[in-house]
This record gives sequence, structure tokens and C-alpha cells, in this order.
Amino acid sequence: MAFFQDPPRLGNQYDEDALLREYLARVLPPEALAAREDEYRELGELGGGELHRAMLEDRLNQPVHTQWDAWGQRVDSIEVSPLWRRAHVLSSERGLVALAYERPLGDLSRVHQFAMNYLVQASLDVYSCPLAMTDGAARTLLDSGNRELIDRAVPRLTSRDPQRAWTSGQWMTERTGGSDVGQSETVARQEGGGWRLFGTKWFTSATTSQMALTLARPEGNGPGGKGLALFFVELRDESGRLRNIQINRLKDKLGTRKVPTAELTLDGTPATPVRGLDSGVRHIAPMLNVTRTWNAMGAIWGLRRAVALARDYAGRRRAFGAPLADKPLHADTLAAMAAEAEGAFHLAFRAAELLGRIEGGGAGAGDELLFRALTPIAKLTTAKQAVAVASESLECFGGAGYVEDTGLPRMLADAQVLPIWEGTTNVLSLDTLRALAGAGAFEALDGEVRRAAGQVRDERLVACARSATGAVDRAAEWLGRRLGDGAEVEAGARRFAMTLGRSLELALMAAHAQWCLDSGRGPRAAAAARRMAAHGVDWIGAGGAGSFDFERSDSALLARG
Ligand code: MFK
Repeated sequence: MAFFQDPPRLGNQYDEDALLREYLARVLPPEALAAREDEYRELGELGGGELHRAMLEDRLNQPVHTQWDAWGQRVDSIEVSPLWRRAHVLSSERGLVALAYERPLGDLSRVHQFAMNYLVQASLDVYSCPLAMTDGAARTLLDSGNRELIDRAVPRLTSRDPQRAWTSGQWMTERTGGSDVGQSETVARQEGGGWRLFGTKWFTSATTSQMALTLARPEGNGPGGKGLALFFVELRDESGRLRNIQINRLKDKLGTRKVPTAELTLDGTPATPVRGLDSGVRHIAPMLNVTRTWNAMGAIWGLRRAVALARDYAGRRRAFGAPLADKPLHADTLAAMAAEAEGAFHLAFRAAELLGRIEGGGAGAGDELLFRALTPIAKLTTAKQAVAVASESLECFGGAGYVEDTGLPRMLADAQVLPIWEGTTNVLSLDTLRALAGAGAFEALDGEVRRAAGQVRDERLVACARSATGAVDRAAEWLGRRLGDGAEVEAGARRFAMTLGRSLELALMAAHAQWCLDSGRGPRAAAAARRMAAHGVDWIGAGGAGSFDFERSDSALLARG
């Protein structure tokens, strides 16, 4: 009989995820977890089953932009894929944004919200993009204190009713680029008692949203980010017509192809200032910090999927006389992927914990400084891990990983957006330097690494903790020695930020592993921490962690998950 290879399969994405279950058991009060476990399991079933199948079946569907109707009217309608329409309903009904504002678990509500998202988003074709911006817009409007706009938009952005629920865009990038936003050319002009916007927005993600937050320069304002103001735009009037907005075309992107990303011309678009008439970059910052947290989350659900598929396949694929899972080198490769995914998981969820506490109003100044620094660090560190592991995952499938109709290459194409949108790795490395320049900021980050490392007692983990704190020490020393030399600091900013991100990941992994050992959950997490340490977290100092002798039995443990 001819041979046909069994494709990879996913099981329940809650039951199969040891790390997620351990983490939720550690962080959530037992009664809160017990009350929500059925829903986690339900979403895990959807994420690994029906939605995953729907995503594979929907592979060739793409958003369609219709510029003109049959009679020559400019309509600029965009039809999204069937899975996106379903994702809209599921997201509002399940509260995938709303939970952050309903706060059913108080300060832990962000953990709950992102756990819910983590279970399904890898099967929703990057619908996380509009959700991230919707969440960011709700946060930004609430922080602005603009009562009229809060009353108008926030109930819609956080609605559980799919008919009523809005999503939001975040229009920042212009032809002048997406990093140096202060160069934006869009002009805001007062006409007839209101404001109108004129300009081109070059990369507007999820253009099917009902509203957007955007930047424009009120006429007469000075240059740079300070001269920009933050505006609220409703895209369509009551009859559904775009309000002086033309959709020029959809972008032809490498990945995230289900996301309708467009170029727009604003030609007198009515807009409302959100918060004064200047300092737009500062005023949109709450949005950036929320969407960057989502970006880190997007990295970890992508990482989880890349590892889960490769692990499953290793049990199905036989070569050279045995399943790949039994091949020491393949198991070692899977272990490396799993360890990086686990580090990213802890960093992203630590950012979510802090965000939830800050939103509750009970956070100290140290938490705020830490969150400010963690958003760029978590975003840039996890995004790079997501791309590397997605690439490795494709290789685990051999040629099948390179063939589009397996659905596998999409993992890499979609991951590649993560280091680009919401600020590139280099822009965020420079932002890390800015975030850590304020009084007490570096101490907050250093304190966080030490707090986590200080929880470790098991001798298998002590070297991990030391490796994390040692790397942060060397990073601090490096920065101190070079402070007078701006070019040197700038050149090393990525290595500096990566060292901080990876060190914090390692410290959080070691603390989690200690908890797992203490609570009888076994050595899996300890193996992951030791593997991460063996990869090296210090990109500044001596590098590497030569003293880590990673055991083959640990590889086998991580390869199985
Ligand atoms: C699955 C995930 C899905 C995610 C989907 C999202 C899709 C979204 C698509 C997009 O919209 S992509 C657009 C992405 N573009 C960016 O993220 C911008 C990248 N560039 C930067 O972040 C630059 O660093 C920045 C534009 C902020 C630099 O501009 P400026 O004008 O040189 O800003 P400056 O002087 O550094 O900061 C201005 C003020 O804002 C300062 O405050 P003051 O006015 O009080 O001095 C800063 O402290 C403050 N600020 C800047 N970044 C901040 C911040 N405050 C808090 N948090 C931050 N992150």
C-alpha cells in the first residue's frame, strides 16, 4: 500500500497546555480558576478543533475591496473572510476585549482576558489585530477623560453584543514612515465649527473598523510629535457611507493576509480632538502600550501553535526507523523551541499582570515604571522568538512546512509582522533606553529580575537565577560605562534590551519552575528554565552560559510537553 503521511493534529488547547494550566493555577485564586475552567476548556476545544479546521479551510479567502458600484458610485466596501465574521461574533460574545473593562477578577482580569485569547487566537487568522486596537482605543479614551467620546465609544468598544460592538483602527503610519511618526503630514483644519482631516494614511490595519484614533497636525502647529494632536474619527455616516475617506487599495502583504490593511486618503474627514490640540504622540501612548502588550501575546499564541504542531507531528512522522519524537536530535530541537516559547509566555503574562494592576489603580510608582519599560522589552523580545521558532517549526515538517496548502507556512508569514508593526525591534530598543532613563526605572526592572530569581532554592535552578541577575548586572555596568557616548549606547541598544528581556524571562521561568517543584508538578518547567539558560540570555557581556550542561532527558521531557 502506498504511504500517506498523517498530518499534524491539535487536541484541546487548554488540556494539552501544561504551562498554561500551571501558570493559571499559580496566579489565579483556586475558586476563580475552578469557576472559569469550563470556559477555558471550551475555548481550548474550539481553538484546537473547529476553529483550526475552519482556518485551514478558509486559507484562500482574502478581504475583497470594491471601489465602485455598478453605477459608478464610489463605495469602497471591504468584504472580510467568513472566519473573520465569525471571529467578530465570538470575540464580542466571549468578551475578549470587554473582560479587561468588566474586571470580573479585579487586578487579575487582564490575566483572565489574555488566557481566553491565548486559547483561540492562533485559530482566528489574526483577528487579534482589530481587537488589540479596540482595547487600546478604549484604554486611551478612558485615560483621556473626554466624557463625550467615552460615552459615545467605550460602551461600543467593550460591548458583548456583536451587532452593537465596534472595533477601532489606529492610524499612525504615513508615507513618511511608521517609526518617526512626528513627520506626519496629515493636516487638521477647523471648518464650520468642527475639525476636518486632510492627508494620506499609508498603513491602516483592519480598515473595516467603525472608528479610529489617529494623529494630525492642526494648522499653525509646530513640527514633530508635539505639534500633532490626537483625533477620534467615525468612519461612516448613518447611511453607511465613508465620511470623506477614500480607500485607495489594500496592501499586498507577506502575511496577516486576512487583515484588511489599506491606504487611505482623508479628504475633509470630520474628526474630534481627543485631548487638547498638541502632544498627540504622548496622548496616543496608552494605545501603544496596550497594543504592544497584545503584540507580545500574539507572539506567545503563535509560539504555542508552532510548538504544538511540531510536537504532534514528531509522534506521527517516522524516518530512519523510528518516530521523529524518539530521535535525540529532533527531541533536542523541539526542546529548544519549547524553552523559548515558555520564556516568552512568562514575559508576556507578567506584562498583563502589571497592566491589570495599574488599571485597578492600586499599583505603586514602581509598577508603573516597570510596565512602561516592559512593554517595549516584552514586545521586541517575544516577537523575535516568535519568528525564530515559527521558522524552526516549518523545518520540523521538512518539505510539508514549505507547502502552502498544508497551512503551515502561514505561521512564519504571520509571525514576521510581530517585530515590524507597533514599532520595530530597533525603535523599541531605543524606546527601552528612554523608558529606563527616568528616576527609579532601571531599579524597578532590576528589582523585578531579583524578586523572581530570589524565589529559587532548588539547586537545579540556582544557576539559572544567577545567570539572569548576572546578565542584568553586566547590562547595567555596560550602560553606566558608555553613558557619555550616545553613538555607542545607540549601537548597543538592541543587545541591551534583548539582554534585559531574556534575563527577565529566565528569572520568571526559574521562579515558576520552583513553584512547580514545590507543588508537586514535576520537573518540566525546570528543564525549560535550564534550557533557556543554556541558550544564553546575556547579549551584552561575556555571553553564553557555559556552565549549563543540558541533559538529554530534559530534552525528551520538553519535546513531549
Ligand atoms: C497581535 C497583536 C496585534 C497588534 C496590532 C496592531 C496593529 C497596528 C498597526 C499600527 O498602527 S502600526 C503603527 C506602529 N507605529 C508605532 O508603534 C510607532 C513607532 N515609533 C515610536 O514608538 C517612536 O518611538 C515614537 C513615535 C513614539 C517617537 O515619536 P516622538 O515624537 O519622537 O516621541 P517622543 O518625543 O519620544 O515622545 C513624545 C512623548 O510621548 C514623550 O512624553 P513628553 O511629551 O511628556 O516628553 C514620551 O515620553 C511619550 N511616549 C512615547 N512613547 C511612549 C510614551 N509614553 C508612554 N509610553 C510610551 N510607549
